[in-house]
Amino acid sequence: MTSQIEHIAQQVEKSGYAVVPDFLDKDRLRQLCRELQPIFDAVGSRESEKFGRQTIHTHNLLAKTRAVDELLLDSLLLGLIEGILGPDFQVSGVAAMRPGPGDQRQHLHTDDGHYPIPRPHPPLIVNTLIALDPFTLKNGATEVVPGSHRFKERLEQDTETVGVEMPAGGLLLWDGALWHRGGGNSTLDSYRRSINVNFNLAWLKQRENQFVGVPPEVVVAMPEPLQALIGYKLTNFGLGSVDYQNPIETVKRRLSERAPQSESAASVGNIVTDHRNKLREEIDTL
Ligand SMILES: O=C(O)CCC(=O)C(=O)O
Repeated sequence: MTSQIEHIAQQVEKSGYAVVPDFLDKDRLRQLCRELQPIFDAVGSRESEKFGRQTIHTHNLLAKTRAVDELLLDSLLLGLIEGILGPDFQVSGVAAMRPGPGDQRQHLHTDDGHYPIPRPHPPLIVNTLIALDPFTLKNGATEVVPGSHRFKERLEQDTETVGVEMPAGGLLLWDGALWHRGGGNSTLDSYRRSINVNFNLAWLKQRENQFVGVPPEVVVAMPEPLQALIGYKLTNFGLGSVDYQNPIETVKRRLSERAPQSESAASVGNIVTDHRNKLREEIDTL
């Protein structure tokens, strides 16, 4: 473990969160902003009586873009997650988040309530936000309750929080047990774009079902470490196997078995098109 990873892991253990302000260099930041622009353009908000105007996140990002594949395999990112969760972790969900002008803050919550394990407990989840815009108190910087990952009790919504400001390119990591919320955006014209990568222990169910969410054709074209990161691996002596094997083998086999069928589907399509063209020619000659 490098001293940077050790230091950040210790901060997360102590306070429940940490920031790496210079995680992305300028070129990677610019490239991610450019490639994710169509995704962010499609982000909207919704009104709810209870919570007011809330930003809507774009989930299942790996089915929608290849722009974040390399980012997910970043050695510092993975080193940090390993430093906190240990070696056997996986991606639990990948999303694009962009609170916009007028979006209100989220309710205070933790991310690991899916797992009915008494608190406090060792980390089950590390959640991350990679900032594509500066996070400021005005545009919706994440708000956290430092140290609350160790609290046993539920927190009231009016509990005092700290806004985590960071520059564009910064990385925020937090233990999934930490009480936090996305802040409100009180600006008139600033968006707070970020990529959210949620990791959990590989023997837990993922927040987003990667096996169904990411189409098989996309999965087989991914580099092996990314396949493993989204769950195509065997964990704890065979957990997640199909016929004793890594499930990626089943996906590959099924795709290869499907190929002749799609060829026959294509030939049916050709017959229909030929027939239609012939009819058109006959009509033209009438
Ligand atoms: O956007 C943020 O700052 C945090 C988002 C979050 O906590 C969530 O959506 O669960």
